[in-house]
Amino acid sequence: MTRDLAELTSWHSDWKGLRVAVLGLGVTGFSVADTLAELGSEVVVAAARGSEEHLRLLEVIGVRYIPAPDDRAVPTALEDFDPELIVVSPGYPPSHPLLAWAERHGIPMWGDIELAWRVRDKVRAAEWIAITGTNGKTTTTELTATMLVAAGIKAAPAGNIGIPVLDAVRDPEGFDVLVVELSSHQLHWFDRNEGGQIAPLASVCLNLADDHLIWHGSAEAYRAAKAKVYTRTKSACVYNLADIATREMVEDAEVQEGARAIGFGLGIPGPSDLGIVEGVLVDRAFLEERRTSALEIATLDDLRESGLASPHMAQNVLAAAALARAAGATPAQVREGIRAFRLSPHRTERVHEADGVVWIDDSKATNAHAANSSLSSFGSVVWVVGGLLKGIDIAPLVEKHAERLRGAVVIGVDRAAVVDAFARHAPGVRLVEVDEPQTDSVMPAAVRAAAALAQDGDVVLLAPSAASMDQFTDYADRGRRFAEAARSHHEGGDRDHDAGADPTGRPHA
Ligand code: UMA
Repeated sequence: MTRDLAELTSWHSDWKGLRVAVLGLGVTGFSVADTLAELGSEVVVAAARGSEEHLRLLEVIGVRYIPAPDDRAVPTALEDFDPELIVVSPGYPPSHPLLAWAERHGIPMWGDIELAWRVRDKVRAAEWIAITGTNGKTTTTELTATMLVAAGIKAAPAGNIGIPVLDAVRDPEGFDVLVVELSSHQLHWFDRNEGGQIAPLASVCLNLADDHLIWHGSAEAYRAAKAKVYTRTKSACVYNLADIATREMVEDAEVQEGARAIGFGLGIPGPSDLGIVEGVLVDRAFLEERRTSALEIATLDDLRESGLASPHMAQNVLAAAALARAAGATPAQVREGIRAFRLSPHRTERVHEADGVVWIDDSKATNAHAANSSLSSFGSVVWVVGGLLKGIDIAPLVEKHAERLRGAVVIGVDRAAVVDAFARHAPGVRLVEVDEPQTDSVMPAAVRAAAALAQDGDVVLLAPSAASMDQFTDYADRGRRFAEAARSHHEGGDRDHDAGADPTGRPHA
Protein backbone atom coordinates (compact mmCIF):
# COMPACT_ATOMS: atom_id res chain seq x y z
CA MET A 1 0.00 0.00 0.00
CA THR A 2 1.38 3.44 -0.92
CA ARG A 3 0.93 6.19 1.64
CA ASP A 4 -0.38 9.64 0.90
CA LEU A 5 2.55 11.73 2.09
CA ALA A 6 0.45 14.91 1.89
CA GLU A 7 -1.37 13.69 5.01
CA LEU A 8 1.80 13.45 7.08
CA THR A 9 1.70 16.99 8.43
CA SER A 10 2.03 16.47 12.18
CA TRP A 11 4.13 14.62 14.74
CA HIS A 12 0.84 12.92 15.60
CA SER A 13 0.16 11.68 12.04
CA ASP A 14 0.60 7.98 11.38
CA TRP A 15 4.25 7.56 10.41
CA LYS A 16 4.33 3.91 11.46
CA GLY A 17 5.78 1.47 9.00
CA LEU A 18 6.57 4.17 6.40
CA ARG A 19 9.64 2.99 4.46
CA VAL A 20 12.09 5.88 4.46
CA ALA A 21 15.65 5.94 3.14
CA VAL A 22 17.74 8.69 4.70
CA LEU A 23 20.65 9.90 2.55
CA GLY A 24 23.69 10.98 4.53
CA LEU A 25 25.09 10.19 7.93
CA GLY A 26 26.32 13.52 9.26
CA VAL A 27 24.46 15.49 11.92
CA THR A 28 21.45 15.92 9.63
CA GLY A 29 21.13 12.30 8.54
CA PHE A 30 21.36 11.08 12.09
CA SER A 31 18.72 13.53 13.36
CA VAL A 32 16.36 12.44 10.56
CA ALA A 33 16.89 8.73 11.20
CA ASP A 34 16.49 9.18 14.95
CA THR A 35 13.25 11.15 14.51
CA LEU A 36 11.68 8.71 12.09
CA ALA A 37 12.70 5.71 14.20
CA GLU A 38 10.99 7.38 17.17
CA LEU A 39 7.88 7.85 15.03
CA GLY A 40 7.83 4.14 14.19
CA SER A 41 8.83 4.39 10.54
CA GLU A 42 10.94 1.70 8.88
CA VAL A 43 14.25 3.50 8.30
CA VAL A 44 17.55 2.82 6.53
CA VAL A 45 20.45 5.24 6.20
CA ALA A 46 22.44 5.17 2.95
CA ALA A 47 25.70 7.14 2.85
CA ALA A 48 29.21 6.97 1.46
CA ARG A 49 30.65 7.30 4.95
CA GLY A 50 29.80 7.94 8.55
CA SER A 51 31.76 8.62 11.72
CA GLU A 52 32.29 5.70 14.11
CA GLU A 53 30.13 7.52 16.62
CA HIS A 54 27.21 7.89 14.20
CA LEU A 55 27.51 4.28 13.03
CA ARG A 56 27.42 3.12 16.65
CA LEU A 57 24.42 5.34 17.43
CA LEU A 58 22.54 3.94 14.43
CA GLU A 59 22.94 0.48 15.94
CA VAL A 60 21.64 1.79 19.27
CA ILE A 61 18.45 3.13 17.65
CA GLY A 62 18.09 0.00 15.51
CA VAL A 63 18.51 1.62 12.10
CA ARG A 64 20.28 -0.25 9.29
CA TYR A 65 23.23 1.36 7.51
CA ILE A 66 23.68 0.79 3.78
CA PRO A 67 27.12 1.82 2.47
CA ALA A 68 26.54 3.82 -0.72
CA PRO A 69 29.82 5.06 -2.24
CA ASP A 70 29.27 8.19 -4.32
CA ASP A 71 30.87 6.83 -7.48
CA ARG A 72 29.25 3.38 -7.61
CA ALA A 73 25.90 1.98 -8.74
CA VAL A 74 22.90 2.27 -6.41
CA PRO A 75 23.31 -0.46 -3.75
CA THR A 76 21.04 -3.48 -4.23
CA ALA A 77 20.07 -3.29 -0.55
CA LEU A 78 18.61 0.17 -1.17
CA GLU A 79 16.73 -0.96 -4.29
CA ASP A 80 15.37 -3.97 -2.40
CA PHE A 81 14.25 -1.74 0.47
CA ASP A 82 11.99 0.03 -2.06
CA PRO A 83 11.60 3.32 -0.15
CA GLU A 84 8.32 5.26 -0.22
CA LEU A 85 10.19 8.43 0.72
CA ILE A 86 13.76 9.69 0.65
CA VAL A 87 15.01 12.38 3.05
CA VAL A 88 18.17 14.01 1.69
CA SER A 89 20.99 15.61 3.72
CA PRO A 90 21.96 19.09 2.49
CA GLY A 91 25.45 18.07 1.36
CA TYR A 92 24.15 15.88 -1.52
CA PRO A 93 24.36 17.80 -4.80
CA PRO A 94 21.25 17.52 -7.00
CA SER A 95 23.41 15.79 -9.62
CA HIS A 96 24.26 12.91 -7.24
CA PRO A 97 23.59 9.43 -8.76
CA LEU A 98 21.36 8.42 -5.82
CA LEU A 99 19.12 11.43 -6.41
CA ALA A 100 18.98 10.72 -10.13
CA TRP A 101 17.93 7.16 -9.31
CA ALA A 102 15.17 8.40 -6.96
CA GLU A 103 13.98 10.86 -9.61
CA ARG A 104 13.84 8.10 -12.24
CA HIS A 105 11.76 5.91 -9.95
CA GLY A 106 9.43 8.74 -8.92
CA ILE A 107 10.33 8.40 -5.25
CA PRO A 108 9.37 11.60 -3.36
CA MET A 109 12.31 13.50 -1.85
CA TRP A 110 12.24 15.85 1.13
CA GLY A 111 14.95 17.85 2.81
CA ASP A 112 15.35 17.60 6.59
CA ILE A 113 13.77 21.06 7.01
CA GLU A 114 10.52 19.90 5.43
CA LEU A 115 10.34 16.94 7.77
CA ALA A 116 11.08 19.26 10.72
CA TRP A 117 8.26 21.59 9.67
CA ARG A 118 5.78 18.73 9.42
CA VAL A 119 6.59 17.37 12.88
CA ARG A 120 7.13 20.74 14.59
CA ASP A 121 4.14 20.21 16.89
CA LYS A 122 5.78 17.43 18.91
CA VAL A 123 5.85 19.57 22.04
CA ARG A 124 4.32 22.85 20.88
CA ALA A 125 4.60 24.39 17.44
CA ALA A 126 7.09 27.25 17.59
CA GLU A 127 6.97 30.17 15.16
CA TRP A 128 9.88 30.09 12.71
CA ILE A 129 12.11 32.94 11.64
CA ALA A 130 13.89 31.98 8.41
CA ILE A 131 17.30 33.46 7.60
CA THR A 132 19.37 33.04 4.47
CA GLY A 133 21.80 35.07 2.33
CA THR A 134 25.24 34.52 0.91
CA ASN A 135 26.93 36.02 3.96
CA GLY A 136 26.13 36.96 7.53
CA LYS A 137 23.56 34.18 8.05
CA THR A 138 25.12 32.68 11.13
CA THR A 139 25.81 36.01 12.84
CA THR A 140 22.30 37.27 12.06
CA THR A 141 20.78 34.03 13.33
CA GLU A 142 22.73 34.26 16.59
CA LEU A 143 21.92 37.95 16.97
CA THR A 144 18.19 37.44 16.40
CA ALA A 145 18.06 34.59 18.91
CA THR A 146 19.99 36.68 21.47
CA MET A 147 17.57 39.61 21.02
CA LEU A 148 14.54 37.34 21.45
CA VAL A 149 15.98 35.76 24.56
CA ALA A 150 16.62 39.27 25.93
CA ALA A 151 12.90 39.86 25.29
CA GLY A 152 12.01 36.91 27.52
CA ILE A 153 10.94 34.81 24.52
CA LYS A 154 11.98 31.16 24.59
CA ALA A 155 13.97 31.12 21.37
CA ALA A 156 16.81 29.05 19.93
CA PRO A 157 18.99 29.17 16.83
CA ALA A 158 18.93 26.09 14.58
CA GLY A 159 19.61 24.84 11.06
CA ASN A 160 22.73 25.48 8.98
CA ILE A 161 24.29 27.09 12.05
CA GLY A 162 25.11 23.51 13.09
CA ILE A 163 22.07 22.35 15.08
CA PRO A 164 19.69 20.23 12.98
CA VAL A 165 16.19 21.72 13.15
CA LEU A 166 14.86 18.28 14.07
CA ASP A 167 16.95 18.37 17.25
CA ALA A 168 15.40 21.72 18.20
CA VAL A 169 11.90 20.46 17.36
CA ARG A 170 12.40 17.50 19.69
CA ASP A 171 13.62 19.58 22.63
CA PRO A 172 11.59 18.29 25.59
CA GLU A 173 10.42 21.73 26.71
CA GLY A 174 9.86 23.21 23.26
CA PHE A 175 10.35 26.80 22.06
CA ASP A 176 8.21 29.83 21.27
CA VAL A 177 10.40 30.79 18.31
CA LEU A 178 13.03 28.90 16.31
CA VAL A 179 15.50 31.10 14.45
CA VAL A 180 16.34 28.89 11.48
CA GLU A 181 19.47 29.51 9.41
CA LEU A 182 18.89 28.06 5.95
CA SER A 183 21.58 27.30 3.39
CA SER A 184 20.79 27.37 -0.32
CA HIS A 185 21.14 23.58 -0.21
CA GLN A 186 18.36 23.30 2.33
CA LEU A 187 16.18 25.81 0.46
CA HIS A 188 16.65 23.84 -2.77
CA TRP A 189 14.34 21.16 -1.34
CA PHE A 190 11.54 23.53 -0.32
CA ASP A 191 8.14 23.43 -2.02
CA ARG A 192 8.41 20.26 -4.00
CA ASN A 193 5.64 18.37 -2.22
CA GLU A 194 2.15 18.86 -0.91
CA GLY A 195 1.82 19.14 2.83
CA GLY A 196 5.29 20.41 3.70
CA GLN A 197 4.46 24.04 3.29
CA ILE A 198 6.84 25.95 5.47
CA ALA A 199 5.38 29.31 6.56
CA PRO A 200 7.74 31.47 8.61
CA LEU A 201 6.59 34.35 10.76
CA ALA A 202 9.40 36.51 9.36
CA SER A 203 12.12 35.89 6.81
CA VAL A 204 15.21 37.48 5.30
CA CYS A 205 17.66 37.01 2.45
CA LEU A 206 20.53 39.19 3.67
CA ASN A 207 22.37 39.54 0.36
CA LEU A 208 23.09 37.62 -2.80
CA ALA A 209 26.42 36.94 -4.51
CA ASP A 210 27.77 33.95 -6.38
CA ASP A 211 28.47 30.94 -4.20
CA HIS A 212 27.95 27.16 -4.41
CA LEU A 213 27.73 27.37 -8.19
CA ILE A 214 28.95 23.82 -8.73
CA TRP A 215 26.36 22.41 -6.29
CA HIS A 216 23.43 24.29 -7.85
CA GLY A 217 24.65 24.15 -11.44
CA SER A 218 24.12 27.87 -12.15
CA ALA A 219 23.81 31.31 -10.54
CA GLU A 220 20.10 31.34 -11.49
CA ALA A 221 19.43 28.08 -9.66
CA TYR A 222 21.29 29.40 -6.59
CA ARG A 223 19.23 32.60 -6.64
CA ALA A 224 15.98 30.67 -7.11
CA ALA A 225 16.79 28.53 -4.06
CA LYS A 226 17.54 31.59 -1.91
CA ALA A 227 14.31 33.32 -3.01
CA LYS A 228 12.23 30.50 -1.52
CA VAL A 229 13.00 31.81 1.97
CA TYR A 230 10.18 34.36 1.61
CA THR A 231 7.46 31.97 0.46
CA ARG A 232 4.32 32.01 2.66
CA THR A 233 5.85 34.49 5.14
CA LYS A 234 3.15 35.58 7.58
CA SER A 235 4.31 38.92 8.95
CA ALA A 236 7.61 40.47 7.74
CA CYS A 237 9.74 39.93 4.62
CA VAL A 238 13.01 41.66 5.50
CA TYR A 239 15.31 42.68 2.63
CA ASN A 240 18.56 44.55 2.04
CA LEU A 241 18.06 48.08 0.64
CA ALA A 242 21.58 47.94 -0.84
CA ASP A 243 20.95 44.66 -2.67
CA ILE A 244 18.28 44.94 -5.34
CA ALA A 245 18.18 41.15 -5.81
CA THR A 246 16.75 40.70 -2.32
CA ARG A 247 14.02 43.30 -2.94
CA GLU A 248 13.07 41.61 -6.19
CA MET A 249 12.79 38.31 -4.36
CA VAL A 250 10.30 39.88 -1.95
CA GLU A 251 8.33 41.47 -4.80
CA ASP A 252 8.04 38.12 -6.55
CA ALA A 253 7.29 36.05 -3.44
CA GLU A 254 3.93 34.43 -2.68
CA VAL A 255 3.43 35.61 0.87
CA GLN A 256 0.45 35.55 3.22
CA GLU A 257 -2.20 38.23 3.53
CA GLY A 258 -0.88 41.06 5.68
CA ALA A 259 2.85 40.30 5.32
CA ARG A 260 4.92 43.48 4.95
CA ALA A 261 8.19 44.23 3.17
CA ILE A 262 10.72 45.75 5.59
CA GLY A 263 13.99 47.17 4.26
CA PHE A 264 17.25 47.57 6.16
CA GLY A 265 20.26 49.68 5.25
CA LEU A 266 23.07 51.86 6.54
CA GLY A 267 21.47 55.15 5.43
CA ILE A 268 18.52 57.19 6.65
CA PRO A 269 15.49 54.90 6.60
CA GLY A 270 12.22 55.51 4.79
CA PRO A 271 8.90 54.50 6.34
CA SER A 272 8.85 50.68 6.69
CA ASP A 273 12.67 50.52 6.94
CA LEU A 274 15.35 50.22 9.60
CA GLY A 275 18.46 52.35 9.16
CA ILE A 276 20.99 54.68 10.74
CA VAL A 277 20.59 58.39 11.56
CA GLU A 278 23.55 60.27 13.03
CA GLY A 279 25.13 57.28 14.70
CA VAL A 280 21.84 55.83 15.94
CA LEU A 281 20.15 52.68 14.63
CA VAL A 282 16.46 53.43 14.21
CA ASP A 283 13.26 51.59 13.43
CA ARG A 284 10.74 53.24 11.11
CA ALA A 285 8.83 50.06 10.42
CA PHE A 286 7.30 48.74 13.61
CA LEU A 287 5.43 51.79 14.91
CA GLU A 288 2.11 53.38 14.08
CA GLU A 289 3.48 56.87 13.32
CA ARG A 290 6.17 55.68 10.94
CA ARG A 291 5.52 58.48 8.44
CA THR A 292 6.61 61.09 10.97
CA SER A 293 8.80 59.41 13.58
CA ALA A 294 11.27 56.66 14.36
CA LEU A 295 12.24 54.53 17.35
CA GLU A 296 15.81 54.46 18.64
CA ILE A 297 17.22 50.96 18.84
CA ALA A 298 20.91 51.32 19.67
CA THR A 299 23.93 53.48 18.95
CA LEU A 300 27.02 52.74 16.88
CA ASP A 301 28.89 52.84 20.21
CA ASP A 302 26.81 49.87 21.39
CA LEU A 303 27.82 48.05 18.20
CA ARG A 304 31.47 48.94 18.68
CA GLU A 305 31.46 47.46 22.18
CA SER A 306 30.09 44.17 20.87
CA GLY A 307 32.59 44.08 17.95
CA LEU A 308 29.78 44.73 15.43
CA ALA A 309 30.76 48.15 14.10
CA SER A 310 31.98 47.21 10.60
CA PRO A 311 29.45 48.02 7.84
CA HIS A 312 28.55 44.42 7.06
CA MET A 313 28.07 43.62 10.75
CA ALA A 314 25.87 46.71 11.20
CA GLN A 315 23.72 45.40 8.34
CA ASN A 316 23.39 42.06 10.13
CA VAL A 317 22.36 43.87 13.31
CA LEU A 318 19.68 45.87 11.48
CA ALA A 319 18.31 42.73 9.80
CA ALA A 320 18.23 40.87 13.11
CA ALA A 321 16.54 43.84 14.78
CA ALA A 322 13.81 43.81 12.11
CA LEU A 323 13.22 40.09 12.61
CA ALA A 324 13.21 40.37 16.40
CA ARG A 325 10.81 43.34 16.24
CA ALA A 326 8.51 41.28 13.98
CA ALA A 327 8.50 38.57 16.65
CA GLY A 328 7.56 41.00 19.42
CA ALA A 329 10.83 42.29 20.95
CA THR A 330 10.76 45.96 22.02
CA PRO A 331 13.53 48.40 20.94
CA ALA A 332 14.98 48.28 24.47
CA GLN A 333 15.09 44.47 24.38
CA VAL A 334 16.77 44.54 20.98
CA ARG A 335 19.42 46.85 22.39
CA GLU A 336 19.89 44.57 25.38
CA GLY A 337 20.43 41.69 22.95
CA ILE A 338 23.07 43.68 21.05
CA ARG A 339 24.89 44.46 24.29
CA ALA A 340 24.80 40.82 25.40
CA PHE A 341 26.10 39.59 22.05
CA ARG A 342 29.65 38.46 21.37
CA LEU A 343 30.88 37.55 17.91
CA SER A 344 31.74 33.90 17.36
CA PRO A 345 35.33 32.93 16.63
CA HIS A 346 36.74 32.99 13.08
CA ARG A 347 34.62 35.96 11.97
CA THR A 348 36.99 38.91 11.54
CA GLU A 349 38.55 37.88 14.84
CA ARG A 350 41.68 39.68 15.97
CA VAL A 351 43.91 36.80 17.00
CA HIS A 352 47.37 38.31 17.36
CA GLU A 353 49.43 41.49 17.18
CA ALA A 354 53.21 41.78 16.89
CA ASP A 355 55.73 44.19 15.37
CA GLY A 356 52.92 46.66 14.53
CA VAL A 357 51.08 44.04 12.46
CA VAL A 358 47.58 42.87 13.39
CA TRP A 359 46.57 39.30 12.51
CA ILE A 360 42.89 38.76 11.69
CA ASP A 361 41.16 35.40 11.36
CA ASP A 362 38.17 35.59 9.03
CA SER A 363 38.30 31.92 8.07
CA LYS A 364 34.49 32.06 7.87
CA ALA A 365 34.93 34.13 4.67
CA THR A 366 34.43 31.07 2.45
CA ASN A 367 33.26 32.94 -0.65
CA ALA A 368 34.15 36.06 -2.62
CA HIS A 369 31.31 38.15 -1.18
CA ALA A 370 32.42 37.57 2.41
CA ALA A 371 36.10 38.10 1.56
CA ASN A 372 35.15 41.34 -0.19
CA SER A 373 33.43 42.68 2.96
CA SER A 374 36.41 41.65 5.00
CA LEU A 375 39.06 43.17 2.72
CA SER A 376 37.05 46.40 2.49
CA SER A 377 37.31 46.85 6.25
CA PHE A 378 41.11 47.28 6.25
CA GLY A 379 43.74 49.64 4.82
CA SER A 380 46.94 47.86 3.92
CA VAL A 381 46.60 44.10 3.84
CA VAL A 382 48.64 40.93 3.44
CA TRP A 383 45.92 38.58 2.25
CA VAL A 384 45.98 34.85 2.97
CA VAL A 385 43.73 33.44 0.27
CA GLY A 386 42.70 30.17 -1.36
CA GLY A 387 41.33 26.69 -0.74
CA LEU A 388 38.45 25.04 -2.61
CA LEU A 389 37.02 27.71 -4.90
CA LYS A 390 33.73 25.88 -5.61
CA GLY A 391 33.60 27.24 -9.16
CA ILE A 392 33.84 30.88 -8.11
CA ASP A 393 35.81 33.33 -10.25
CA ILE A 394 38.14 35.13 -7.86
CA ALA A 395 39.47 37.60 -10.46
CA PRO A 396 37.00 40.47 -9.75
CA LEU A 397 37.97 40.37 -6.08
CA VAL A 398 41.69 40.48 -6.86
CA GLU A 399 41.16 43.36 -9.27
CA LYS A 400 39.02 45.36 -6.85
CA HIS A 401 41.41 45.10 -3.90
CA ALA A 402 44.80 45.11 -5.69
CA GLU A 403 45.49 48.63 -4.44
CA ARG A 404 45.18 47.77 -0.78
CA LEU A 405 47.30 44.61 -0.99
CA ARG A 406 50.84 44.69 0.37
CA GLY A 407 51.09 41.09 -0.71
CA ALA A 408 49.21 37.81 -0.88
CA VAL A 409 49.86 34.28 0.31
CA VAL A 410 48.06 31.63 -1.71
CA ILE A 411 47.07 28.33 -0.08
CA GLY A 412 44.84 25.40 -1.09
CA VAL A 413 44.30 23.03 -3.98
CA ASP A 414 42.90 25.63 -6.38
CA ARG A 415 46.04 27.80 -6.23
CA ALA A 416 46.52 27.93 -9.99
CA ALA A 417 43.28 29.89 -10.52
CA VAL A 418 44.22 32.38 -7.81
CA VAL A 419 47.77 32.84 -9.09
CA ASP A 420 46.41 33.34 -12.59
CA ALA A 421 43.95 36.00 -11.35
CA PHE A 422 46.84 37.90 -9.74
CA ALA A 423 48.97 37.60 -12.88
CA ARG A 424 46.16 39.15 -14.92
CA HIS A 425 44.76 41.75 -12.53
CA ALA A 426 47.39 42.55 -9.92
CA PRO A 427 50.79 41.73 -11.42
CA GLY A 428 52.53 44.22 -9.11
CA VAL A 429 51.39 42.56 -5.89
CA ARG A 430 54.00 40.35 -4.25
CA LEU A 431 52.71 36.80 -4.18
CA VAL A 432 53.87 33.67 -2.35
CA GLU A 433 52.38 30.29 -3.17
CA VAL A 434 52.34 27.74 -0.34
CA ASP A 435 52.60 24.26 -1.79
CA GLU A 436 52.88 22.31 1.45
CA PRO A 437 51.02 19.01 1.05
CA GLN A 438 50.67 18.34 4.82
CA THR A 439 47.85 19.97 6.80
CA ASP A 440 50.19 20.57 9.75
CA SER A 441 52.61 22.57 7.61
CA VAL A 442 50.24 24.78 5.60
CA MET A 443 49.56 27.51 8.15
CA PRO A 444 53.08 27.70 9.60
CA ALA A 445 54.37 28.20 6.04
CA ALA A 446 51.61 30.71 5.21
CA VAL A 447 52.34 32.67 8.40
CA ARG A 448 56.09 32.75 7.71
CA ALA A 449 55.43 34.09 4.24
CA ALA A 450 52.88 36.65 5.49
CA ALA A 451 55.19 37.87 8.25
CA ALA A 452 57.97 38.38 5.72
CA LEU A 453 55.67 40.48 3.52
CA ALA A 454 53.93 42.53 6.24
CA GLN A 455 55.13 45.96 7.36
CA ASP A 456 54.36 48.11 10.38
CA GLY A 457 50.68 49.14 10.29
CA ASP A 458 49.56 46.27 8.01
CA VAL A 459 46.91 43.69 8.69
CA VAL A 460 47.51 40.04 7.85
CA LEU A 461 44.05 38.84 6.91
CA LEU A 462 42.98 35.22 6.55
CA ALA A 463 39.88 35.66 4.37
CA PRO A 464 40.30 32.73 1.99
CA SER A 465 37.27 33.26 -0.27
CA ALA A 466 37.20 29.49 -0.53
CA ALA A 467 36.03 26.42 1.35
CA SER A 468 38.49 24.68 3.65
CA MET A 469 37.88 20.96 3.15
CA ASP A 470 40.81 20.45 0.77
CA GLN A 471 43.35 20.87 3.55
CA PHE A 472 41.46 21.30 6.84
CA THR A 473 38.58 19.68 8.70
CA ASP A 474 36.47 22.83 8.38
CA TYR A 475 36.75 26.63 8.52
CA ALA A 476 37.15 26.54 12.31
CA ASP A 477 40.12 24.18 12.04
CA ARG A 478 41.66 26.43 9.36
CA GLY A 479 41.20 29.54 11.53
CA ARG A 480 42.51 27.89 14.67
CA ARG A 481 45.65 26.70 12.90
CA PHE A 482 46.20 30.19 11.46
CA ALA A 483 45.95 31.81 14.92
CA GLU A 484 48.20 29.20 16.51
CA ALA A 485 50.80 29.57 13.78
CA ALA A 486 50.75 33.38 14.08
CA ARG A 487 51.29 33.23 17.84
CA SER A 488 53.97 30.56 17.78
CA HIS A 489 55.80 32.33 14.95
CA HIS A 490 56.27 35.37 17.15
CA GLU A 491 57.10 33.34 20.23
CA GLY A 492 60.35 32.56 18.49
CA GLY A 493 59.98 29.09 17.03
CA ASP A 494 59.73 30.15 13.43
CA ARG A 495 61.65 33.39 13.25
CA ASP A 496 64.73 31.93 11.59
CA HIS A 497 62.82 31.76 8.34
CA ASP A 498 61.88 35.41 8.28
CA ALA A 499 64.67 36.75 6.13
CA GLY A 500 63.85 36.96 2.46
CA ALA A 501 61.32 34.91 0.60
CA ASP A 502 59.65 31.99 2.29
CA PRO A 503 61.66 28.77 1.86
CA THR A 504 58.58 26.53 1.60
CA GLY A 505 56.65 28.79 -0.73
CA ARG A 506 57.23 29.95 -4.27
CA PRO A 507 57.71 33.71 -4.45
CA HIS A 508 56.12 35.21 -7.57
CA ALA A 509 57.02 38.87 -7.51
N1 UMA B 1 27.28 12.32 2.00
C1 UMA B 1 27.65 11.41 1.05
N2 UMA B 1 27.87 11.85 -0.22
C2 UMA B 1 27.72 13.15 -0.59
C3 UMA B 1 27.32 14.07 0.39
C4 UMA B 1 27.12 13.64 1.69
O1 UMA B 1 27.78 10.23 1.34
O2 UMA B 1 27.93 13.48 -1.77
C5 UMA B 1 26.99 11.83 3.36
C6 UMA B 1 28.13 11.35 4.22
O3 UMA B 1 27.63 10.37 5.08
C7 UMA B 1 28.50 12.55 5.04
C8 UMA B 1 27.15 13.18 5.26
O4 UMA B 1 26.38 12.87 4.10
O5 UMA B 1 29.06 12.17 6.26
C9 UMA B 1 27.27 14.62 5.45
O6 UMA B 1 26.03 15.27 5.26
P1 UMA B 1 26.01 16.83 4.98
O7 UMA B 1 27.08 17.20 4.03
O8 UMA B 1 24.62 17.19 4.61
O9 UMA B 1 26.45 17.44 6.40
P2 UMA B 1 25.79 17.44 7.84
O10 UMA B 1 26.80 16.94 8.80
O11 UMA B 1 24.49 16.79 7.86
O12 UMA B 1 25.66 19.04 8.06
C10 UMA B 1 24.66 19.76 7.36
C11 UMA B 1 25.26 21.03 6.80
N3 UMA B 1 26.34 20.68 5.85
C12 UMA B 1 26.27 21.02 4.55
O13 UMA B 1 25.33 21.62 4.07
C13 UMA B 1 27.44 20.63 3.69
C14 UMA B 1 25.80 21.90 7.92
O14 UMA B 1 26.21 23.15 7.35
C15 UMA B 1 24.69 22.19 8.90
O15 UMA B 1 25.23 22.90 10.00
C16 UMA B 1 24.06 20.90 9.39
O16 UMA B 1 23.61 20.11 8.26
C17 UMA B 1 22.81 21.15 10.26
O17 UMA B 1 21.78 21.75 9.52
C18 UMA B 1 27.64 23.36 7.26
C19 UMA B 1 27.98 23.96 5.91
O18 UMA B 1 29.13 23.91 5.51
C20 UMA B 1 28.11 24.34 8.32
N4 UMA B 1 27.02 24.55 5.19
C21 UMA B 1 27.28 25.19 3.92
C22 UMA B 1 27.55 26.68 4.11
O19 UMA B 1 27.19 27.23 5.15
O20 UMA B 1 28.12 27.28 3.16
C23 UMA B 1 26.05 25.01 3.00
